[in-house]
Amino acid sequence: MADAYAPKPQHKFTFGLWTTANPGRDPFGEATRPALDPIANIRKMAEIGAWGFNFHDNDLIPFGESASERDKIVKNAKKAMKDTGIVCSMATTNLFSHPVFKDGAFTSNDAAVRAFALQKTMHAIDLGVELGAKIYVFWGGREGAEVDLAKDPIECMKRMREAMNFLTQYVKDQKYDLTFALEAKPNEPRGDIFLATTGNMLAFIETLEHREMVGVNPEYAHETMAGLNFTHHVAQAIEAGKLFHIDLNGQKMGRFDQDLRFGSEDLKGTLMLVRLIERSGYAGPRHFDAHAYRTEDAEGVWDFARGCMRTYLVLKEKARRIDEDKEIAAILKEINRGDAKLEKLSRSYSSENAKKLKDAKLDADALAGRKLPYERLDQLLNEVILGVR
Ligand code: DIG
Ligand code: MN
Ligand code: MN
Repeated sequence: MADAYAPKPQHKFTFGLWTTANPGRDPFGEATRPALDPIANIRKMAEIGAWGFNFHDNDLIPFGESASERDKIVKNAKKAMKDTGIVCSMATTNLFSHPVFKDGAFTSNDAAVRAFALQKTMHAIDLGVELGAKIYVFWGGREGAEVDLAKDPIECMKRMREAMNFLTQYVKDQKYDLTFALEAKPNEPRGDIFLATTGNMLAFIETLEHREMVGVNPEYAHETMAGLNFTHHVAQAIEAGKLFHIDLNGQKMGRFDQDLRFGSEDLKGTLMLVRLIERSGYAGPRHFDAHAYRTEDAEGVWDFARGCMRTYLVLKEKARRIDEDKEIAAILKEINRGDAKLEKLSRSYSSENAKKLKDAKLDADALAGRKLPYERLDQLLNEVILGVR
């Protein structure tokens, strides 16, 4: 019988080359897995059912590689895509590994470093577009500080804006069909990273010249490590029409950025996220920006990747069960109390509506006494998760 939770291209699951090629190195230990050739990586992702792959420029083309070598690698990547049908769903720039970016890229205090970051990003955009990417992510891993006196936070906002305005204009000049997705993170590798949450990014986007080209790429682990509710951040991005991409993974609250397998922590929160994404009509990639445990061997990496996709599909089924459960529906109906007359008054301002609202007879004690059966509701949700409903 066909496996109901087998990934298919229409699910739009994607992985970054750096995720499945993560060698298990961490700040306290060397690699535990051999290097994975990027072309073999692309082919394996297709084999396990991923729809797309994405990459940082240097995940595919080593830093400083010759133009002829670059072209050879691109040709091999295109062949792998043609042979397997896998697409390039997103591209991004590595503006954090090379020491030149040790104090930031676009927010560096050194104008020559900022210029180098723009130069590197334009070449990386060209490369991503050449492979068919329609989304370009910016994660400012080094855009921050340990010594606040060293980096003027207002000046750094201006530098970020200057870079985004320059690069969106570059994309327009090149007539590329490309949108930008900005990814927030509160800290690590910098002591503090500027534009720390998706909320910061949404506000920043509104100050840009070509804000219509720019959205967000929220990451589950990044809001969660800051102790925030990731689903609420994604909801705000969706409501603003700015969810251009999403990085899915698992994370324990209050820890360093663990980038764990999707659904490996906080199943209830992850289920509410999948339900939000699926009900919202978001049509973009479901990107797993995560990696296998350091203890995993090369083969186990693909258990990690399969697990991300399978868990998403199981939770998508659980979300459907929630929305088909009659008792849950009845409670949700009971607690969402409308009032046509009052809503008409508060929906749009007029001096007449204001006067009527000010004079309205509203009994606070009676309103306070209205029943909210959240214990029962959450128990029903738990029972869907536990598989007894
Ligand atoms: C880390 O969460 C960042 C980098 O891996 C990359 O720039 C981005 C891509 O989604 N996520
Ligand atoms: Mn992360
Ligand atoms: Mn990410």
